[in-house]
Amino acid sequence: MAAARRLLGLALVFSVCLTPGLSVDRSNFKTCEQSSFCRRQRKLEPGSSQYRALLGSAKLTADKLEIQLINDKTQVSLLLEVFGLHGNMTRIKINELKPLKPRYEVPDVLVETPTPENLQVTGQDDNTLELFLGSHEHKLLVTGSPFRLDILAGRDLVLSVNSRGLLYFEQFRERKDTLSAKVSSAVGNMWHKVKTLFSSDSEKTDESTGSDDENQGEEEVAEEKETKKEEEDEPGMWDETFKTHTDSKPNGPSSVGLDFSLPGFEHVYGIPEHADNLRLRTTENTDPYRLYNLDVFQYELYNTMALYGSVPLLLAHNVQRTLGIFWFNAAETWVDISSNTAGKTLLGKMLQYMQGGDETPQTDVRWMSESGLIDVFILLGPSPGDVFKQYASLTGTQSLPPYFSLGYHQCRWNYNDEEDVRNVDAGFDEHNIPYDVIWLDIEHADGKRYFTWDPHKFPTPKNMLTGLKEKRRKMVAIVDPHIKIDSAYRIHSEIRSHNFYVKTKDGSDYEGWCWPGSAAYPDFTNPDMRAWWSSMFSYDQYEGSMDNLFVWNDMNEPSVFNGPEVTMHKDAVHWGGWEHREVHNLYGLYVHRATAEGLIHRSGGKERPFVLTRAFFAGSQRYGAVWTGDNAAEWEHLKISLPMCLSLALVGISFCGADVGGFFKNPETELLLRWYQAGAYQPFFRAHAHLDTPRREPWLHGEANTDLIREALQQRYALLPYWYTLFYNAHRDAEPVMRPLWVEFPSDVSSFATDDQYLLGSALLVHPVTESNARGVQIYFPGTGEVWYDVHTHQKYESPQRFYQPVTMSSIPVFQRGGSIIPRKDRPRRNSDCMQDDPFTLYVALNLQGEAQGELYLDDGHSFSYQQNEFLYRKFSYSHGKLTSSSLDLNGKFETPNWLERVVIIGATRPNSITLHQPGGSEVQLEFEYDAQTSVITVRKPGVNIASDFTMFVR
Ligand code: NBV
Repeated sequence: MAAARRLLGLALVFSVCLTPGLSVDRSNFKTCEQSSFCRRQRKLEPGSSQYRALLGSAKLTADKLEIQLINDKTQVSLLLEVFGLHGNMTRIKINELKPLKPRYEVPDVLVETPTPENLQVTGQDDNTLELFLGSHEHKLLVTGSPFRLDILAGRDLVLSVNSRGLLYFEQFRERKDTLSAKVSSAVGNMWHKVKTLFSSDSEKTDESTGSDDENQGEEEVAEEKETKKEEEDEPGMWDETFKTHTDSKPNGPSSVGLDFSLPGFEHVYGIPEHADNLRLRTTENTDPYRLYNLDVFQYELYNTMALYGSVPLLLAHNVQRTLGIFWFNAAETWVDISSNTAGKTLLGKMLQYMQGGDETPQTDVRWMSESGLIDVFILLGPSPGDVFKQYASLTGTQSLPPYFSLGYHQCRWNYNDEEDVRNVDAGFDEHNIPYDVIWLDIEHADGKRYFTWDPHKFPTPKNMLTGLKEKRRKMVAIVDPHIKIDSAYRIHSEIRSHNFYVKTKDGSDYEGWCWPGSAAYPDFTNPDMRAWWSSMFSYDQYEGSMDNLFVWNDMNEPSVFNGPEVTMHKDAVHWGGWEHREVHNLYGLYVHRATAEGLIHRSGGKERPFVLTRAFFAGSQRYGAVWTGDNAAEWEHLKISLPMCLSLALVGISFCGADVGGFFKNPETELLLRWYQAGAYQPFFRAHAHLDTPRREPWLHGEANTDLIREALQQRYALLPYWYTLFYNAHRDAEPVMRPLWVEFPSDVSSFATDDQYLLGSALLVHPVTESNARGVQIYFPGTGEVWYDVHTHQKYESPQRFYQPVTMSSIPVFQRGGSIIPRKDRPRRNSDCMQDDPFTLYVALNLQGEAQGELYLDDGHSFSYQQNEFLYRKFSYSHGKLTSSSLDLNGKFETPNWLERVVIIGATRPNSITLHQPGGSEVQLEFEYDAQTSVITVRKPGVNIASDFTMFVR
């Protein structure tokens, strides 16, 4: 009976689930044409800007330049602020000069107020103002009429703003036809008075002590304002209907938009999340890329539709430089990309060049957001690493994951009961397959009441968790943000009694339909709500939980089955009176944050959390891992997992993975195997499957295939020390773990669009097999004067080179870069924790100069004590037959029993002797073997503790 009810419920909720074949129902989601602000903005075509900068109004203070802008058509005045920021960045803000009410400014995403740098005016004429931006590397030119900004590096024009005249700003205005207009105008006036009263001294001084020129500017503005004209109303401005939903738009139209031109750039990346290639496409003949966190059922590939998460950071790269545009706005956003070289073949471009066409290649980017401010950070690089650091200085770096979370995760919707969990867990041991974490999906909770356990299926969660703990394994349980409306459910009644739910426009609790049936949505934008939510993860609150239980946040776009576009109504109201429209793309980040903080809190601040999220925004990297949602068991989905995670890595979110095997549908065995092999080399490594799919644990596919899966998993586990070191570098220095080739080889033009292979750190080149029936893969070895070694055969390849590598079902094409040293733990165990005390092997791959370098980061793997210097950060370097181990950070102190059991030197000539020398000790002779065929020396048992300094002489 209960099962029948469930089925009926599912059918009602997601009748679309039942349609055969996998393709998104596009009619559920808006096109740009159907999103009224996108339609309005796109109607404005490139041309001369309607805006003029009143240069006479310019005010230069220590850290910013302020200038008034005026729209010559509507006479509306805006205020432009330009900040020079420390570290080669600049911030451009445009707001209404005198808005009727405040516009939303994204809170909680920036890690700190960016450090300003002095701006300095260096020249001026009637129509131009010239300044140095902070350090004297970059100049800013402000052109008065038509208004535009140009940033120059030396004599090179790097970026222009509004050069295509697409600055768009819908000022708050009064609704013409209703009484509320008068009320809102009265409120507006009052707000201005209050603002003037409370404005800071510096603001007041600015207003009262302008120079003659400035006063003149103000007069000019005042005069022009009198003739201010209202823009004509258009359908969709004051309310907007999509399917059966009407957005009441109490504030009317308030969208903003701006264009950026990037001369010299043909390659742009970023702005995830889209199921598309790494290199962004031009959108002249399609919809713009959309950034609006949505639960897109059965998403399709290679298009610009929105998905679960949004990071409004775009990167541009060419041989000379990399730069970033961070559009700091959390409302629905569309991004148009155009290029003057799009569609031209290389030959076409060459012909144009030879015929004297001097058109510089250029990419143009246009951002359009439904509300908020224009607030944009320009990250001026110039190297890819500089851009990553600049962005991280604003939004933080990837949190350092607990070590276990880099192991393999076994998930499905659902492991049915405690016995099922026990059996699956035992299956791994029986088949000698390593794994770290088993996951429970929504069916584990009592009627989808998160923080509870189904009393029949999971009556003794602590016993279950203890069983896992004895094997040094963990569990992850799902906690979604939709809360069942049920007065007997404590979580619901407490949220209601605290008045923590999101409200409708009429002030009642916002209710929607989701997995538990009728559900309400905690307002995670409210800090008190977040603190309360965090406290729910304490062991005494979350009954049945233990310290080896971690969390998964799904459906946090938020997903509302009966809402517009399967999400929350835009006119729902959040803390502080802000509409959902303003905060939409932030909701998922806040859920993730409150959950991660809850796990930290339950341990008294000692333990690092692990939380997986589906929805995300800029800054989500600080709270844990992200996955690419509900993919399908199709080869193309396996393929797209690479660019999807690479795009996330470029915007700071390194801890990314895709459901191994594919969520929907049933993978053929070959696809499943290839997916394990690819997943073993992606940062977050979890197999997952839909409720309706047949079971697919690794040992269910015949012995030979089980062996292949085991082999892929063992490769993953052996490399965990390297993965962990890469994550430390991501955490410390904002280096992406998984990186596109161009990040390491910024002048290798032929790699700029590559996304079927990538680098892990700087040392491993991975080209997974993603085609069915593959006989081989086409590998590109990037760079010049580099060598690469096949990690399995040690075969050497020089770059640049394209090479066809034949493959068998056991092949995972991975190459170690000559010049690198990689630490590994080669003894197979049943999970990462069991490997804790195991010895290391160093893989030293020599470059053409016979040199190599590498790092190892080590700590307790789970706590925050690394922040109290309890860690080891070692450097290994090999040069002229001498391998040395030294500390990379003398502050780090960590005792470990780990020792060095082997050193493998690849690309070496036969030595006569190998000796080891430690400070204060004598030289010890070491045993070794040399394989002349592969040019590999294997040094046996150096035996030194990994924490100690040593020198090994290979003579
Ligand atoms: O909680 C059930 C699933 C989950 O397994 C999946 O990973 C999520 O992305 N969830 C979506 C809801 C239903 C999907 C049809």
